[in-house]
Amino acid sequence: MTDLYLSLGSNLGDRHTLLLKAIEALVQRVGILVRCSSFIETEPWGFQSNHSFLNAVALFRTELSPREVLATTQAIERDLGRQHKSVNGYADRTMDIDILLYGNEHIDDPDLKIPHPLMADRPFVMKPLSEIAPDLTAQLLHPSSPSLIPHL
Ligand code: PH2
Ligand code: MG
Ligand code: MG
Repeated sequence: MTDLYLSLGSNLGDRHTLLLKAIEALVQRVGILVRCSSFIETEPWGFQSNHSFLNAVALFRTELSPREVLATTQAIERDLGRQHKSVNGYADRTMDIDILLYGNEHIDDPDLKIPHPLMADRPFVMKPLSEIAPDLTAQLLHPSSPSLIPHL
């Protein structure tokens, strides 16, 4: 079983229900839900939109490989009405599920990067993450301090 941190976000439709449905589907298809942050209201980051987000971060334990997690989270996004993958910049979406961390693994493939390269820059990730993993968040924000986590 591997610790898997996921970021969830929605800024279209019934955002609260969509987040609950995403978490329910992740429990069905990805693994055991260990912790989930509160759902926080956030302003669009990195693009202009009139639709604000509801964001959350959740910790799961999974038997799936990172690639299996990616395929499954993308299928759940589609099931929850995600129209298309953002290619040129960010766009409004019913559901976005991003892999933040998968155990100690580092992956640098074109379509899959773990740890998520932008996570420490994103308040909509770091704020909910700090609720469920404060030591991890401190380490990500202050990488020069002695590491509590061997791989970071
Ligand atoms: N996701 C993005 C880009 N910008 N801003 C907020 N507030 N929340 C998000 O989930 C989000 C974003 C890319 O996936
Ligand atoms: Mg995203
Ligand atoms: Mg995404």
